[in-house]
Amino acid sequence: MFWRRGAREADLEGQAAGEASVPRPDDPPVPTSAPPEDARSASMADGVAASRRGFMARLHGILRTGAADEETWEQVEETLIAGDVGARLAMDVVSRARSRRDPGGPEAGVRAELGRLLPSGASGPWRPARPHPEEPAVVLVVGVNGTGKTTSIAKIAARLASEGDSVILAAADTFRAAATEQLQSWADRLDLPLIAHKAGADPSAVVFDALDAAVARGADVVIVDTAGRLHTRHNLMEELAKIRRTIDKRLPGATPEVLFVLDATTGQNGLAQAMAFHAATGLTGIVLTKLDSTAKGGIVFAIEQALGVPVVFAGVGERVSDLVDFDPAGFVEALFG
Ligand SMILES: Nc1nc2c(ncn2[C@@H]2O[C@H](COP(=O)(O)OP(=O)(O)OP(=O)(O)O)[C@@H](O)[C@H]2O)c(=O)[nH]1
Ligand SMILES: [Mg+2]
Repeated sequence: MFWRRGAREADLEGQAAGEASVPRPDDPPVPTSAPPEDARSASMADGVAASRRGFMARLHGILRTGAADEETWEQVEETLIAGDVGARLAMDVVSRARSRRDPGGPEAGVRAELGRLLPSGASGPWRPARPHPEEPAVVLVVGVNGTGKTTSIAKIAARLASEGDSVILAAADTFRAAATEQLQSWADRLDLPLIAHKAGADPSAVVFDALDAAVARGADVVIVDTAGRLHTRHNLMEELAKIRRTIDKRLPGATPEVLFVLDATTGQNGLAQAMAFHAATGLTGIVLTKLDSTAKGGIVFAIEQALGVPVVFAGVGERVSDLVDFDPAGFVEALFG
């Protein structure tokens, strides 16, 4: 198996140099000492606390004190845009909220219209599909650099393992130095098997081997970590499409979950990323990370509208337990308080 080093390196150099707006932390340290766990499990309220103090506090202020006049509605629109809802969507929300003439007042109108933007959600918590009982469910995790893919994999794996699933991790980020060690250190902590190749190996080959191992061991779920990549890099997106084809080849009829990990602090640029990853791999769900670190949680509305792919999890911190099932009604409730 050969690795076309020249082409790949050129791509990644271009990625690092050319598009500086997307964060690419240089090899974040391997989490040897993980953040301390506490017994309390995270909630949606933890995730939106910063947004409540941020754009939502401003929205409450405007809606409570302002008369429902032109100026107030303009300020509402501006505030929604500042909260990452997006200009077009903010305009729609305001015009619908205005024409509702909600008996609960303008705030109730805005709340109802924002709520309408989110699909009512699946019944029950997310579980990866497993069409053939003798074959594992497959979860492919993709996204741009540093969004929280590997950390989210650890969180999801821990969740599934605690529910009794046998989980295998596949270290298909063969590019970034220390990526495999990072995943290995999570695997050790969580006591889960990991399938890895040497640095620079073909990521699809890692996936193929992980699926083989999972079938041989009768594992329930394989979760595949991939290298962060810019959505504008054709060759790198093609590499993901190849991983998809490898899964289809090794497990015909499998219906992999393809989770796009979106850093909530990225703002509206996240929409363009999500669209490109959707086109290359067919996303089935979104993991919205670092919701705890943004005061602009309105990106949730924008992404659901643009893609029609549900947000399934929210990352609300760095601990392994900082993952909450995304429930649209609960999100709006937590946001409005
Ligand atoms: N506050 C907060 N930090 C997070 C969350 N999820 C991940 N992080 C942090 O984000 C940083 C990057 O996380 P990684 O999991 O390494 O990201 P990645 O997408 O795998 O990165 P690459 O493999 O380099 O593309 C780490 O410092 C994580 O602890 C979250 O929900 N909240
Ligand atoms: Mg990673």
